[in-house]
Amino acid sequence: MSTAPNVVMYSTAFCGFCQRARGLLERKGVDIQEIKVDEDAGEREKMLKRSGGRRTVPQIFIDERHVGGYDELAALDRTGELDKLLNLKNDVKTEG
Ligand SMILES: N[C@@H](CCC(=O)N[C@@H](CS)C(=O)NCC(=O)O)C(=O)O
Repeated sequence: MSTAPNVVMYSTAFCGFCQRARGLLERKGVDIQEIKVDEDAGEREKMLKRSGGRRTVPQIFIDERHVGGYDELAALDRTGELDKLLNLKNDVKTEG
Protein backbone atom coordinates (compact mmCIF):
# COMPACT_ATOMS: atom_id res chain seq x y z
CA MET A 1 0.00 0.00 0.00
CA SER A 2 1.36 3.43 -0.89
CA THR A 3 0.95 6.52 1.24
CA ALA A 4 -0.03 9.95 -0.04
CA PRO A 5 2.93 12.32 -0.18
CA ASN A 6 2.94 15.72 1.44
CA VAL A 7 3.03 18.25 -1.41
CA VAL A 8 3.67 21.88 -0.50
CA MET A 9 3.67 24.67 -3.07
CA TYR A 10 4.65 28.24 -2.21
CA SER A 11 2.85 30.53 -4.64
CA THR A 12 1.38 33.97 -5.28
CA ALA A 13 -2.01 35.04 -6.62
CA PHE A 14 -0.92 36.17 -10.10
CA CYS A 15 1.59 33.62 -11.27
CA GLY A 16 1.41 31.71 -14.52
CA PHE A 17 4.08 29.20 -13.50
CA CYS A 18 2.10 28.49 -10.29
CA GLN A 19 -1.01 27.83 -12.38
CA ARG A 20 0.86 25.42 -14.59
CA ALA A 21 2.37 23.61 -11.61
CA ARG A 22 -1.04 23.43 -9.90
CA GLY A 23 -2.60 22.04 -13.09
CA LEU A 24 0.05 19.35 -13.45
CA LEU A 25 -0.21 18.29 -9.82
CA GLU A 26 -4.02 18.30 -9.95
CA ARG A 27 -3.94 16.06 -13.01
CA LYS A 28 -1.86 13.67 -10.94
CA GLY A 29 -4.71 13.65 -8.43
CA VAL A 30 -2.63 14.68 -5.43
CA ASP A 31 -3.61 17.14 -2.71
CA ILE A 32 -1.54 20.31 -2.62
CA GLN A 33 -0.92 22.44 0.42
CA GLU A 34 -0.60 25.88 -1.13
CA ILE A 35 1.06 28.65 0.83
CA LYS A 36 0.52 32.18 -0.51
CA VAL A 37 3.71 34.08 0.11
CA ASP A 38 2.23 37.37 -1.15
CA GLU A 39 -0.13 37.26 1.81
CA ASP A 40 2.40 36.32 4.48
CA ALA A 41 5.91 37.76 4.73
CA GLY A 42 6.88 35.14 7.33
CA GLU A 43 6.03 32.35 4.89
CA ARG A 44 8.06 34.07 2.17
CA GLU A 45 11.05 34.02 4.56
CA LYS A 46 10.40 30.34 5.24
CA MET A 47 10.30 29.63 1.49
CA LEU A 48 13.63 31.42 1.01
CA LYS A 49 15.24 29.38 3.80
CA ARG A 50 13.84 26.04 2.68
CA SER A 51 14.73 26.61 -0.98
CA GLY A 52 18.26 27.85 -0.39
CA GLY A 53 17.42 31.42 -1.39
CA ARG A 54 15.18 30.87 -4.43
CA ARG A 55 12.93 33.91 -4.81
CA THR A 56 10.67 32.90 -7.68
CA VAL A 57 7.34 31.15 -7.28
CA PRO A 58 6.32 28.45 -7.31
CA GLN A 59 8.69 26.59 -5.00
CA ILE A 60 7.53 23.02 -4.62
CA PHE A 61 8.36 20.44 -1.96
CA ILE A 62 7.37 16.78 -1.97
CA ASP A 63 7.82 15.14 1.42
CA GLU A 64 10.47 17.69 2.37
CA ARG A 65 12.40 17.16 -0.88
CA HIS A 66 12.90 20.48 -2.64
CA VAL A 67 11.76 19.99 -6.24
CA GLY A 68 12.18 23.64 -7.34
CA GLY A 69 9.87 25.54 -9.70
CA TYR A 70 7.51 24.53 -12.48
CA ASP A 71 10.32 23.82 -14.97
CA GLU A 72 11.92 21.32 -12.61
CA LEU A 73 8.55 19.76 -11.80
CA ALA A 74 7.79 19.28 -15.51
CA ALA A 75 11.29 17.86 -16.12
CA LEU A 76 10.75 15.29 -13.35
CA ASP A 77 7.42 14.43 -14.94
CA ARG A 78 9.02 13.80 -18.33
CA THR A 79 11.47 11.27 -16.87
CA GLY A 80 8.78 9.51 -14.82
CA GLU A 81 10.54 10.47 -11.60
CA LEU A 82 7.63 12.65 -10.47
CA ASP A 83 5.21 9.71 -10.38
CA LYS A 84 7.68 7.84 -8.18
CA LEU A 85 8.00 10.79 -5.80
CA LEU A 86 4.20 10.99 -5.67
CA ASN A 87 3.88 7.24 -5.09
CA LEU A 88 1.78 6.89 -8.23
CA LYS A 89 1.48 3.96 -10.58
CA ASN A 90 2.67 4.51 -14.16
CA ASP A 91 -0.78 5.03 -15.67
CA VAL A 92 -1.03 8.74 -14.96
CA LYS A 93 -1.01 11.14 -17.89
CA THR A 94 2.21 13.10 -18.20
CA GLU A 95 2.63 16.68 -19.38
CA GLY A 96 2.03 16.99 -23.14
N1 LIG B 1 11.68 28.86 -14.11
C1 LIG B 1 10.78 29.22 -13.04
C2 LIG B 1 10.16 30.59 -13.35
C3 LIG B 1 9.32 31.08 -12.19
C4 LIG B 1 8.94 32.54 -12.35
O1 LIG B 1 9.56 33.28 -13.13
N2 LIG B 1 7.95 32.94 -11.57
C5 LIG B 1 7.54 34.30 -11.54
C6 LIG B 1 6.05 34.39 -11.20
S1 LIG B 1 5.04 33.52 -12.36
C7 LIG B 1 8.28 35.02 -10.45
O2 LIG B 1 8.48 34.49 -9.37
N3 LIG B 1 8.69 36.27 -10.73
C8 LIG B 1 9.32 37.11 -9.73
C9 LIG B 1 10.81 37.15 -9.89
O3 LIG B 1 11.32 36.70 -10.92
O4 LIG B 1 11.45 37.61 -8.93
C10 LIG B 1 9.74 28.11 -12.85
O5 LIG B 1 9.64 27.27 -13.75
O6 LIG B 1 9.09 28.06 -11.82
